Amino acid sequence: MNPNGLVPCLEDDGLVLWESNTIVRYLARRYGQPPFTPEGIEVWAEAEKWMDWAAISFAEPFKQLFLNRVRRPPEERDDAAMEQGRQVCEKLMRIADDALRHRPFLAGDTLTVADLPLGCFAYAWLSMPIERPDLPHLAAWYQRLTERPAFQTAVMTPLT
Ligand SMILES: N[C@@H](CCC(=O)N[C@@H](CS)C(=O)NCC(=O)O)C(=O)O
Repeated sequence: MNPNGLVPCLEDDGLVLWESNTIVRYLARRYGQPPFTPEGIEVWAEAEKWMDWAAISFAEPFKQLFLNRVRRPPEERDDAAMEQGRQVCEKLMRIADDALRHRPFLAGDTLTVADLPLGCFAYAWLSMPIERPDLPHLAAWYQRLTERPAFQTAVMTPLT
């Protein structure tokens, strides 16, 4: 169903969607409720900023880190690409940590669609055996996510 041959891909009542953040936005608008789906143009923009940032800035260095630290067999790993990915992810996570200094969730006081893409990356980033800085605000935000049964079931699956 996805001409790119990638997951995720959603079919919902005849509608076929790919691109993970598009799927998140669709599910939120179709089935979600405030405050999970933010009310107001400004809050939506704030939420989408973090979603786009996760997909555009975070995904590629994370992929290099993940492939070369977890997914590939040791003999096929590229240590330099892994280290470069690790350093960029660290720099970006510091930005998220700073944003969470004065707010419990990325777009404000409540969990919204903003938190889902980075939340998925954060689970893997925090679970990998890598060097990481101490980021207390990010850690507190992540702790809040892990208290949610849906996050435990859908996101906290074994890394492979
Ligand atoms: N920009 C796409 C990226 C999709 C993507 O790269 N999917 C990966 C998994 S995260 C995939 O299907 N890789 C092939 C595989 O794992 O076999 C999205 O956000 O949906």
